[in-house]
Amino acid sequence: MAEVKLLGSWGSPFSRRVELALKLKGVSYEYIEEDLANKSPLLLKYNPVHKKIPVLLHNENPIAESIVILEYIDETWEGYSIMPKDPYQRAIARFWVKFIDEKFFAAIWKACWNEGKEQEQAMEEAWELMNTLENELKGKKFFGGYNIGLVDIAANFIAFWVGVLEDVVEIKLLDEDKFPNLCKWSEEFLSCEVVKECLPPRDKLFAFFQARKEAITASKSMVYK
Ligand SMILES: N[C@@H](CCC(=O)N[C@@H](CS)C(=O)NCC(=O)O)C(=O)O
Repeated sequence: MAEVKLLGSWGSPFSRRVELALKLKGVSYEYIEEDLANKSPLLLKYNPVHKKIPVLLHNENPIAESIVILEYIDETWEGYSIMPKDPYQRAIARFWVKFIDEKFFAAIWKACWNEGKEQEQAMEEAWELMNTLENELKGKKFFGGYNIGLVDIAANFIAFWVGVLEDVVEIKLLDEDKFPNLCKWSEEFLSCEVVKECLPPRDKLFAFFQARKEAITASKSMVYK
C-alpha cells in the first residue's frame, strides 16, 4: 500500500488545503506536525528550496507547494475530482488560484497589521479583490460549481482565517452587505463536514493571532519610548 505522509502545521491554511484534498479523495495519510520555529531535518531535507510546509511525501517522493500538491493528489488518486475535466475550465481554475495566492494574502495581511492611512488603503485594496471574487461567484454555490474544487480549497483562508483575524484586529472585511455571494459561499464551505475536519481550532487560532497583535503593539511601544 502506498505510504502518504504530510508535513504540516496546525494553523497553516496551506497545509489545511492539502488535508482537505486528501480527505476529499479518501486517501489515508500520516500527519507530521512541524515546529516552524525549529524546523526538522525532515522538512529541510524534503523542501530544501523554500523550507516551508506543506510537504507531501508519497512513497518517500517529496512534493512541495500546496497548489502543486493539490494537482498531484488529483492526478494520482481516482474518485472525487478536484480539478475540472475540461482544459479551459482547468486553466480558469488555475487563474483564480493564482489570483488568490498572489494578491489576496498580501492584501488581507496588510489590512490586518497596518494602522491609520496604510490600513485604510489596504482595506480598500482587499475590498476590491473581494469584489472580484464576489462577481466570480454569481449564480454558483462553489467556485467549482456544485462541488468543492481547486479554487474553493485554495480560498479556505477567506472562509475561515479572515473571520478570526477580523475578530483579533477588530476590523470588518468580509461584510455581508457588500459581499453576499462570498459570505454565502463561506457559509456553505464551512458547513461541509469534510471541511470542518480540516480547520484549526478557532480558539487556538484566535490566541495565536492575538499573541502576534500583542507582540506588534509591544514592539511599537518600545520604538516610541
Ligand atoms: N506557497 C506556499 C506557502 C507555504 C507557506 O507559506 N508555509 C508557511 C506556513 S503557513 C511556512 O512554512 N513558513 C515557514 C517559513 O517561512 O519559514 C504553499 O502554497 O505551500
